[in-house]
Amino acid sequence: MTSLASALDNALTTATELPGGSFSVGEPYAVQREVVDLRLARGETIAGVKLGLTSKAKMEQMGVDSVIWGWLTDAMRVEDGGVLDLGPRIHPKVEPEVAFLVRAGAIAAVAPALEVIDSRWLDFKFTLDEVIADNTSAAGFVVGSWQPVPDSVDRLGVQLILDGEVVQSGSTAAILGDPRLAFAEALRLAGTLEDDWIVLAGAATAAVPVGTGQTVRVEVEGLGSASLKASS
Ligand code: 0L1
Ligand code: MG
Repeated sequence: MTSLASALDNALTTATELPGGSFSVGEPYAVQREVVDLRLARGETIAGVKLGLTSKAKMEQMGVDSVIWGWLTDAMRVEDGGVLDLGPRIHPKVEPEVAFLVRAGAIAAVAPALEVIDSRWLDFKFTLDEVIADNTSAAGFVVGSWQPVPDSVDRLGVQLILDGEVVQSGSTAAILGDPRLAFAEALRLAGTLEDDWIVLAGAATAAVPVGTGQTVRVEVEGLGSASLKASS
């Protein structure tokens, strides 16, 4: 076990931050797997994978030109309309996404989704390797009702609504030009996608911080909505 993996796991379980630059990362995806294995050892199971940095804006912000990916576990899932417990989180943000359901290595259904990101790095400041090691800031997700896959999902309007007010709006085009390309990337990067896994394709807008008592909803044109309520 690398010292970074155990430090990141400690940051996760105690909701405390690690200063960026305090560890040499080595092979970031190997550290990420160690971090996830620690979660599995506590009884969590893999629920799927997520893509990160799928929008041009986020890639430019990090100075990269390729996506990153991480693991989702069952413990990260919040039921649609359910409660996100802020207690074990540090400085959570939410972002509107599209989720795919996997069957036979292909897309079986699509749904609107929210991702909760919560970097274990101080002030959400990290290098690319540091955020990969930190399981790409994965901290939670909500998936709305599964829908049959429409002919195209590449130009759907997306709104992120906080306490009834639209705080971000965009389009699924921001997700690699077409969220189905994110699914193909997830398959390539993970090597295999198992039946019933969820693939979070990436954010359609910037993420926004979420605090106690706030209700967050995503609406994706033609696909419906998904929501959570944050509570401490
Ligand atoms: O899901 C994401 O795109 C987040 C990737 C990591 C960068 C961040 O925490 O903002
Ligand atoms: Mg995301």
